[in-house]
Amino acid sequence: MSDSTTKTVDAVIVGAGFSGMYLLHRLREMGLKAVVFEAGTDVGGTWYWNRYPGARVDVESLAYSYSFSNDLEQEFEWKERYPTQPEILKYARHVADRFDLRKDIVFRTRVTAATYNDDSRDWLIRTEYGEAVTARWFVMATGCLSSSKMPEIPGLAAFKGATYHTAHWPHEGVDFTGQRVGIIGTGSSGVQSIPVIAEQALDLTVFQRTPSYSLPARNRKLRPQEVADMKARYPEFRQEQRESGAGVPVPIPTRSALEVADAERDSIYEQAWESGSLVNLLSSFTDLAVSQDANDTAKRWIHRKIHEIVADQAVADDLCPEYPFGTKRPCLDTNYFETYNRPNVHLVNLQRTPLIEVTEKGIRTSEREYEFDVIVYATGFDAMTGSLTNVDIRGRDGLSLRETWRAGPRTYLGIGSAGFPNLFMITGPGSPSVLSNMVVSIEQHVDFVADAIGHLREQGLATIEPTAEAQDAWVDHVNEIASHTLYPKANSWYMGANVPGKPRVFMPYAGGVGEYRKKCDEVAAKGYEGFALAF
Ligand code: N01
Repeated sequence: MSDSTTKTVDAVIVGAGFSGMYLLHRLREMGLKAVVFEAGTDVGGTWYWNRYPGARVDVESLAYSYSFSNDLEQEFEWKERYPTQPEILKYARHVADRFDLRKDIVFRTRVTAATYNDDSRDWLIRTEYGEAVTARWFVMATGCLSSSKMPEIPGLAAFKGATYHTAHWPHEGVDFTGQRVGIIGTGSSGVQSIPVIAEQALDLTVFQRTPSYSLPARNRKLRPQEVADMKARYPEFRQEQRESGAGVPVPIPTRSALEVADAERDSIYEQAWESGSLVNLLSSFTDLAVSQDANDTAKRWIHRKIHEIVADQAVADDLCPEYPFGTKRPCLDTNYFETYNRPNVHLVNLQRTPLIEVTEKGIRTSEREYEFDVIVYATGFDAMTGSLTNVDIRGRDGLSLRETWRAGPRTYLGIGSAGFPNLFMITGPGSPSVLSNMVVSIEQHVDFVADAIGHLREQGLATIEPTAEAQDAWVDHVNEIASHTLYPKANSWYMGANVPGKPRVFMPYAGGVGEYRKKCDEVAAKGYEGFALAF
């Protein structure tokens, strides 16, 4: 129930990352009063929190940026091909300043609950401080990878040294000089931070449960001419991004990996490897994502590369992944495999000697105890659903989102969920999201949501909510597409496999951003087909 002290706005947005910032801008332009709640002290979302050493994006800067403002595109000067976390945060801050966003963002404030009122057709949103706001529109712009997780091992609190999680890195940084460091986790955050920590630490021990496929980034400073060229053709490039498979334009492959001679196939993989682009490698052939035999060619080729780079062949063996290439998120690195040639770096294969516990002095595996001054947890996130179900969201008749999704997330287009009128998710489960350049997918969702709200207001309508039939059909479609791929073969966070007890469901939409956009455009053109709209 709201009371007289409850503030009322048109829209409450949770999160001031790339999604929340752009949505705030769009809604304000439409004349709506919107407020953003953000747990951090500044904008940036992912790029505010993940400040670990070596953090970079693995999409090129000129493509990993907003397209909604031509002036913004033209004025911001990216420095590197793959920008560092501080550079991306600088960009986010620039956007906040340029569009005067901060005045409508409440920082240091976590939203804890949101309840829909069927009579007033409003949401009542509560924060950790008990503050309450009512809003017609409630948007979770909370990101896909923002609910971090620690490993499920005993003794986490026992360790007497310092501990850090890559997703909650101290703003002042960490000096590893002279320190004995243990790191758990070899996903993208581990792969990026391990080479940098290794350069500083006295000794670094990497605890690896599952190895990652990783490609050298070949990062470099941007050349003035390539920046000028891109700025001259941005409208065309943005269109290509929107129509592409992953929000990164690449030539569409035409041949199976199995129909070319070994030497030619190797040379295509070599070119992709040299290009420093994950999308190039993933789209070398038509069938890497769908055929085990085709995928095995990439797997064997990458294994060979790892064996060429890593001097100790037993260590190289341990660094070679067995699951199909691309079915867990591959990484982009700078000197990752090379780092294992350093005398101060040691790899512990947890498949051979599992973690037993964290102790006062360090980490114990089934083989021995390792002593450390610092433990770094690069152990990832409760991906895609964690940040949505962490908030106690109650829809029609008190329906709990957390309970409704107990067997796996159910959405229509990854934007809304039946039973939750006027709740929108930006890049929610069931949308391309994490399988794409996030900024492209974020802009598309924000535009869809803002346009839908505009449509409802024009028509004098009060609510929008997916129909159960449209949602069921969409969930079936998402599952159907995933079932034709190799994705379900890996124990990935895409499948929820990294969180004990989480249902094993492939969460993102694997049909590509271009196809997905077409579907969303059709839905909007048909008066938001599949959504029930009401006065
Ligand atoms: O997290 P992860 P992340 N015992 O889940 C291990 C994006 N990102 O933060 O694979 C032992 O990938 C876990 O092992 P396993 C990107 O989308 C992008 O690295 O579950 N080990 C794994 O090795 C990425 O995919 C960028 O067997 C345990 C690691 O911890 C996503 O964020 C940079 C364990 C977690 O890896 C997440 O990346 C960074 C346990 N109990 C992140 N629990 C770029 O743009 C977990 N692990 C480049």
